[in-house]
Amino acid sequence: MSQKMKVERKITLRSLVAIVLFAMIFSIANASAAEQPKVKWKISHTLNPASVYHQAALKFKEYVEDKTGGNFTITIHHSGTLGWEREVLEAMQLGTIEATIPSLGPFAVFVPSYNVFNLPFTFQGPDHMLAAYQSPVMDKLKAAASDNGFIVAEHFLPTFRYPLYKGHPIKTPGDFKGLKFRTMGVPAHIDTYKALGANVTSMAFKEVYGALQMGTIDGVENYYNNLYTMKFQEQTKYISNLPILNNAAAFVFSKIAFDKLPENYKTILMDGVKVGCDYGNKIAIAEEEKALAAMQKEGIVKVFVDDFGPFIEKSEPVSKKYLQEMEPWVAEVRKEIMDLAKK
Ligand code: EAX
Repeated sequence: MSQKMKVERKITLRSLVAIVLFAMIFSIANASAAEQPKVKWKISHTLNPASVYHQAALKFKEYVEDKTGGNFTITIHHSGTLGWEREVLEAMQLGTIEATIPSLGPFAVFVPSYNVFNLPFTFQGPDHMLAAYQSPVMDKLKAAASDNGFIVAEHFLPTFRYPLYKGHPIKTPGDFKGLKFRTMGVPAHIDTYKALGANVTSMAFKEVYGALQMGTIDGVENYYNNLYTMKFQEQTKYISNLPILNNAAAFVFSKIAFDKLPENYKTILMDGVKVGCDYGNKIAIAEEEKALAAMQKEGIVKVFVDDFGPFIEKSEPVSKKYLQEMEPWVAEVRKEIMDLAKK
């Protein structure tokens, strides 16, 4: 073989190796682009950046962006800038907003079986709530949500909605008389407060402070942390330790948006939600006591009720009515949830 031929052969070999290597690198890059396409999602919620919702959403975002090398980005829209809970849930059914953290109150307007969360005195305390949120019983509700265009990734927030108000202290159901409470406009909540003897009106959360100030309402109900971060203590006087309604939330995805994603992204999102919810649950429990103490320091008087019996008795017909109106399996779910408290 001549010297020239040897050189040519070397060159051909080298270029062949280069071509093969290039092709390999290209196909790896291509494969990972296929597995990790660029996706941009919006997540909407109605509370401010100090809220548990927001802190949980941040953990979720961090996890997803980290696991996808920044290919899946999530923008958090807080304080209802994309709309109030119902408007956002409607947009999710169309797929124009991909994710949200709704209170299960308004969520039940879209998925009526979720009213099991909106019936009075269903839950005994945070441990009971967490046991329920993480129980397989929830799969039946998640299936109902999916039929309505929502993927419920996880329920969280083991807190009650307590009444914070001015006027006179509420120690017995009769004391609700003459006081007007704002609710979220959820029929089961309205009926509960009416059954207890209160006057009820509904408005968006952002209007509550002004309405308390103007005196168009006497009270509001929510978990301590939310009441405190909204500064409602500035316009009220009393808080009763009445665990009337549950205050669960959930990470919810638009089914249209979720179904479009590759499987690996679906897994990362679900894992990210777990991280967000675990964090949210942990801080929510710790924040409750702190928020109550802070409100008391600002002059709120805690009205201590030790027997919830009369309140349960007065509001139980509301639960009966709703359970009768819903499909029979929902009453089963409520029973299973209530039984979890005994375990
Ligand atoms: O979901 O409106 C309310 O009282 C809710 O607690 C708030 O929107 C967070």
